[in-house]
Amino acid sequence: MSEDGLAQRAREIAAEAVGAVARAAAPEELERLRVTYLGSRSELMAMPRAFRTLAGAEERRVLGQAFNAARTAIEAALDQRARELERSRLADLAETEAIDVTFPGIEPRIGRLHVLTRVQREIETVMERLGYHVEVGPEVETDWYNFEALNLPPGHAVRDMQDTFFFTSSEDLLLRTHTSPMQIRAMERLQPPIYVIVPGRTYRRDASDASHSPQFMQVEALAVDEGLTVGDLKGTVMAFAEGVWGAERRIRFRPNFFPYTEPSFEFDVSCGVCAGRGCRTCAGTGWLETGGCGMVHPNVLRNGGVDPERYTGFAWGLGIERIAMLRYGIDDLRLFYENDLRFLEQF
Ligand code: 2NM
Repeated sequence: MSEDGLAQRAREIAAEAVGAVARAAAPEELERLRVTYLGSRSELMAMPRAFRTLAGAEERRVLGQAFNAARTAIEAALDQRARELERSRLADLAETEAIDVTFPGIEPRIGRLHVLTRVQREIETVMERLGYHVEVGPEVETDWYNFEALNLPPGHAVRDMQDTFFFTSSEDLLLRTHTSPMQIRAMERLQPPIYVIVPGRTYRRDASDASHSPQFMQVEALAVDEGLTVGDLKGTVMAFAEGVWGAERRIRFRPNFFPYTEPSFEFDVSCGVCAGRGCRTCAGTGWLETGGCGMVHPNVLRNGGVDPERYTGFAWGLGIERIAMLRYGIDDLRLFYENDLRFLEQF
């Protein structure tokens, strides 16, 4: 090809390349065009070899200029198109991934402890301040720990098939009907002085209603030491009640019967709604039945491996649901176990 022909061809290639680059829609396409027009095997890059053989310096100069102009134009076009494509990519991103900082956030759901767990822990804390420590034990128990060791004779009401969940797989296994079996275990394992509090789930074959549930929660306290008397029992129940309900509330003890304590009492707390004057909550009596207590029966101490000649003990127990119901004005125990968040989120 002649000198003029080559220069002309370089200008044509540049024009064609610049057009193609301007139409390129993606960076990968630009890279392909760079190889096509400026790659080592491209027509343009082959030109210097062709015009090196041309005779005159003047011809080489003219051709060199045309070649350089073509190459510079293509490179400039590639750079410019690359910048345009990047700008439009960023503009698209700004559009599709825009964050509206004024948009309301998604509120995370914060978990909380169940209201019964909170009341349980509060009771534990009050008793821990009195020097008691928390013991927890199995919910599946044997007849010995749940009944026999607690001086509950065969034929006692709570031993009845009506009241107890027995396992069909074993005559000896049952779901504990109270947390007292753990107190026998504590006596077996520990040496007096023993000051323990046992919270936990308990089970009885009751139909659900506003004040019954087949699964409910108890907390019981046990003290075994030398020289403990009914005075210590009453003082402890009063200190406990003051810790949970405050000093304004009064306590009264009424004689009662439990097989595992002698003497036995029920204790009432003065009504917090009417300050003891009598209202609907306390059925006009001014008192709320709260729990049971007594001096641990010598047979029970013996069954726990404690010498009743040397040591005496007292115990008290109550239902956690009832405490929570009175505290929060809840009239139906089933609400604690239905897991309706509208109820549970109030606490
Ligand atoms: C109550 C009432 C009275 C009690 C007795 C014992 C044990 F194991 F020491 F004998 N634990 N809890 C007890 C006594 C529980 O709850 C209404």
